[in-house]
Amino acid sequence: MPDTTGDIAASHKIPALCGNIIGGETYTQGDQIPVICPETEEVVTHAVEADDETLDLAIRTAQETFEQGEWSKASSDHRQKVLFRIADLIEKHQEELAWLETLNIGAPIRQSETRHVTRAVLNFRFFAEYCSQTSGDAYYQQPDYLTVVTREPVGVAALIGPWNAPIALTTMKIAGAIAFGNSCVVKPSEFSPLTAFRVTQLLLEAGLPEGVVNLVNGRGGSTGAALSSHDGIDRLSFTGGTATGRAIMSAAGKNLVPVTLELGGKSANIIFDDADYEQALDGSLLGIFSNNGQQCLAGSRILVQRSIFDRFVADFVSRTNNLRMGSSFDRRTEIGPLATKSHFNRVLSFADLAREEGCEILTGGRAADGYSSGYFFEPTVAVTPRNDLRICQEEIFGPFATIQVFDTPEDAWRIANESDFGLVSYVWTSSLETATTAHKAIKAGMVLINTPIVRELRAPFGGFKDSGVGSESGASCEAFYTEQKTTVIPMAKPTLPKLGSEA
Ligand code: TXE
Repeated sequence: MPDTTGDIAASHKIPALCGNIIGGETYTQGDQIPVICPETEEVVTHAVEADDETLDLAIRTAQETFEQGEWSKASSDHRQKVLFRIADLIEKHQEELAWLETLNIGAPIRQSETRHVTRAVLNFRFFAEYCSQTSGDAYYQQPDYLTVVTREPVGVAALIGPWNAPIALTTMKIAGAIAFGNSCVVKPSEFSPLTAFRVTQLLLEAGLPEGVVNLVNGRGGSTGAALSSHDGIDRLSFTGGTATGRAIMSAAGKNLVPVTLELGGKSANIIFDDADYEQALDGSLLGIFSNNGQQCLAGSRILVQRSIFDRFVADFVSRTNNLRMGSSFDRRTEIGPLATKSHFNRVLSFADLAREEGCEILTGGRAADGYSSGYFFEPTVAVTPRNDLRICQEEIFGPFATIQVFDTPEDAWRIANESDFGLVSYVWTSSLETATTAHKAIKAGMVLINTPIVRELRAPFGGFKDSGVGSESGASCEAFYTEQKTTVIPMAKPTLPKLGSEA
């Protein structure tokens, strides 16, 4: 049994129950959903499912808080101060939050610390700075009129988070929504409620008024569906799978609620023979095996130019076999367990599919040996003969790389684009011409040249095609979480026709 109670764990506590936090109060009535540690398979606590009545209360509280105005009408200087305090408090609790995240989803602790929680801190700092820099527009082309355009917060944002990087992705939504004065109702995944619960407590401790952020727990098909179709919400932001995204958009569409959807990916990671070979190898391994492969932006379809194909595949497999798999609570661990049992079974089923489809599994493709508990899946590399196979088209969302050969740049662009997804793409080359062509040829929301993912919060992150609707960044969130209002003021008394004045 992996040891989850080492030095880090000793000083931290698992919440006895993750209740629903509404208007600053914690509600504990309702069905309890077990929260399972993917490493020990033990139930570590429970989350309380919000039924319709609790959800209504959360939405009503968010609406009333918004109308009351303590936050929605506060100066941006004040909001900035609170957002900075939140960031500082999350940073102070970095170790605890990283530990909770690892306990809940199995991400290696170093990644929880240096990527997930660090990103949560950055999200609040970024929006603290951004919200103080916003401005409106003025038009005065019509000589007698001044037209000003201002932005107002929209009201209540429903924020539905995923289980693969809960604290990093859900805090992006919270920070983006509240920075502009909105209230929100946050629903974490039923599989990963721990950090959202703790962060909501920290938001209150940092001085965010009660009722600005309300937390509801629950399963997707019940609480999630009820939240998406509720007529009390004004915006909906979701990160998760494409099928769920479709259902959510259609539910929200009935109330004309605008949505942003950050969905799945099957991103091409293209290695040309003129690339810096070691960098490309390191970057490709990071691209597919970080966060146990459970990331939408994984470079899961690796395309390698023919002249270096055999060498690259051999080196990639050898490095994959060397990955340090083990307890995610050990700082040296590079690969931990998958987040849930059902997801483990799903990833495993792709290994069978790969064999059926005639792919060669060079390593992995099965449950890892030597663990008495935990959803440990061996890091997997499969060489695939064609791109139209399901193994190359469906998002596996695990430590599972597919590798294909290509000849010319045109082949690479064609294969990269033969996908219903279009989230990101990675290109490794030393040719400026290839790099600039890639930037134009690849249909994806983000093209990374000679680097693994770098998330610049000022730039939009969002997918083309089935990878999403809308994007997240400072400007995108400002546009999404605010309404524009145009006000027209005559600068001199306008001469009006006098209707009805003539006999
Ligand atoms: O996530 P879901 P699932 C992909 C990945 C994964 C697949 C399925 O390929 O294997 O999606 O994952 C809530 N109305 N990604 O099914 O269902 C749910 O409670 C409202 C990509 O486990 O998308 C949770 O809070 N909400 C990804 C959230 O949706 C609903 C991250 C996400 O769960 C709902 C995760 C409904 N009808 C999975 N049904 C990424 N883009 O990073 C579920 N939910």
